[in-house]
Amino acid sequence: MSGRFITLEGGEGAGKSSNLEWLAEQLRAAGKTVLLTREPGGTPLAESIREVLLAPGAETMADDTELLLVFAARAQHLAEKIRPALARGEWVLCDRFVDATWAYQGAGRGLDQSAIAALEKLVVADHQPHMTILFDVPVEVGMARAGKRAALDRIEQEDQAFFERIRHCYLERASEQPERFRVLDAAQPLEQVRGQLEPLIEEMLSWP
Ligand code: Z5A
Repeated sequence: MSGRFITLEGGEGAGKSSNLEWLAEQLRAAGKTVLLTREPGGTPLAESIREVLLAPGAETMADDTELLLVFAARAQHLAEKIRPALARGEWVLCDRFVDATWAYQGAGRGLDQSAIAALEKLVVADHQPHMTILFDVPVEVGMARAGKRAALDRIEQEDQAFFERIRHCYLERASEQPERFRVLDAAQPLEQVRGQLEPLIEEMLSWP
């Protein structure tokens, strides 16, 4: 792939969405063609899968169903949007990607890691991000921010222990893969979070 693939990750209310457009503007100002997208979703079909995944329904969704739907949406997203954009040489900024599956379905739900690894190999293959920015925030801070929303989706309704496992998993992955992850203190005010993003933008712009 000749483009660049950057993902934003974090728990609930970490501030990914609040910084995505701003980050894109900085890169566009530097002359990059930027595609903003998100997971689950990013294409009409994948967005339909997102609705199924997040809607609180009468029927309890089995954990394996959740895992397969997440990867089904990702397969579509990669085929229709991410891979073509990277092949055109664009910069793809994606709100969540496969690290979210390790965190939510792996650590949160406690699903078998070998199943996630097999699906990752099948669906993602070598399309791993060039950089993953982890917006790290204490769970209670993120939940308080997210709790201000009118209604919580199916996954947001989980308890604090679920989100603590997710945070721990993200931080563990970041320490295991320091070449790819950059960790921000996302509990700081927005302006200071953007201040932490500035050196990362410089780093991206220095890529050959
Ligand atoms: N999911 C999964 O289970 N498996 C997967 O593989 C994938 C996803 C890819 C949808 O993701 C759900 O899908 C998600 C994981 C699951 N689970 N849930 N629930 P999403 O990214 O669309 O939804 P989200 O993570 O719930 O988004 P979020 O809670 O909105 O987080 P955010 O985008 O990081 O936060 P935000 O919208 O930018 O900010 C939240 C609020 O905080 C908002 O009012 C802001 O104004 C405020 N905010 C933001 N930054 C600050 C600072 N610095 N100070 C004060 N207030 C702030």
